Formats: sequence, structure tokens, C-alpha cells
Amino acid sequence: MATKNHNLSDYDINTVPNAVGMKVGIVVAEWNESITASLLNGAKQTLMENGVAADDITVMTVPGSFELVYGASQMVKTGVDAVIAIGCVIRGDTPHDRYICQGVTYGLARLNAVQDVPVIYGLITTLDMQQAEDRAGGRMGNKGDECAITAIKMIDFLRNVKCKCKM
Ligand code: RBF
Repeated sequence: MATKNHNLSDYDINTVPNAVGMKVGIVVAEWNESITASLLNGAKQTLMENGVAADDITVMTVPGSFELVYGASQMVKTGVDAVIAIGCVIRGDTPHDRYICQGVTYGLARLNAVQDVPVIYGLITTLDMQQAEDRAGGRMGNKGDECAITAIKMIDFLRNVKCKCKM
């Protein structure tokens, strides 16, 4: 799944729905805080650039990425239109990182399958800190920006699909 030629901050403004009035929850892991803080800033800034009011963005922290699933599962019950889960898992000397990534990925995917509020995957999984920096506002862009645009598009998707079902 190469992203060599894909800058995570690139998006076509013409394809982004108007986000005025959208409410977005963001759950952020404290582990690798320098990275997750950059991802959070990117997400917030991109949401606001596209019309989301600062007061309509709710940010909560959890200790590590493994806790993102619980954090997101609680956040979806608060009346937000979408939840972005932000974390950064960097490969270590043991396989622990792989278990965390599997748990978070499965947990967030499951949340999307069993309830109505879209949950956006903002987990960076890298081999080292440089790769993480590259994707948190570095040469590959900022995955937080990508998550913000995905959240807006998924909220719009849900609104449209509900309209179509009523017809
Ligand atoms: N949390 C992260 O968000 N990123 C990591 O890279 C990370 N690495 C970990 C490595 C080890 C060996 C352990 C024990 C925990 C790590 N965690 C990491 C924390 C994990 O997501 C969780 O917060 C704790 O395991 C408590 O449930």
C-alpha cells in the first residue's frame, strides 16, 4: 500500500462538501505526543478551513493508541457527526506494536460496522520516528488533514444516503 506519490494533505477543494454546522469529535492518543499533536493540529485546521466551527470540534485524549477504540466508542454517543481517532504506533524491539495496531484497526473497523457515526482511522503505523514525522506535517503531508477531509465526506455521505432512503 505505497503512498510514495501521495501527499496526505492534498485534496481537491471542489470535491469537499460544505462543512458548516458539522460536529466532529477527535480522540487523540498521548503516546508519541509530538506526532499526535501535529496530526491533531492538521485535523483541526483542515476542519475549520472547510467550515467547521471551533466550538463544534471536541477533543479528548486517551493514554495510548490501544485506548482509541474505547475513546471513540464513547465519543460516538455524544451527538457528534463523526469521530476521528488519532494515534501513532512506532515499531519496537518486540511484536507488541503489531498487536496494538491489529487491536485498534479491528476495533475501529468494528465500530464502523455496528453503529451509525463514522469513525475515521487516524492511526499512523511506522517503522521509525522519521516515517512518522514525514506523515505528521513533513514531506508526505499530514494524515490529520486527510482524516478531516474524510470525516467531512463521510458525514455528507450519511446525510445523502438518509435522504435517498426516504425517497
Ligand atoms: N501506544 C501508542 O500509541 N504508540 C506506541 O507506539 C505504543 N507502543 C507501546 C509499546 C509497548 C511495549 C507498550 C507496553 C505499550 C505501547 N503503547 C503504545 C501503549 C498502548 O497503546 C496502551 O496505551 C497500553 O498498552 C495500555 O493499554
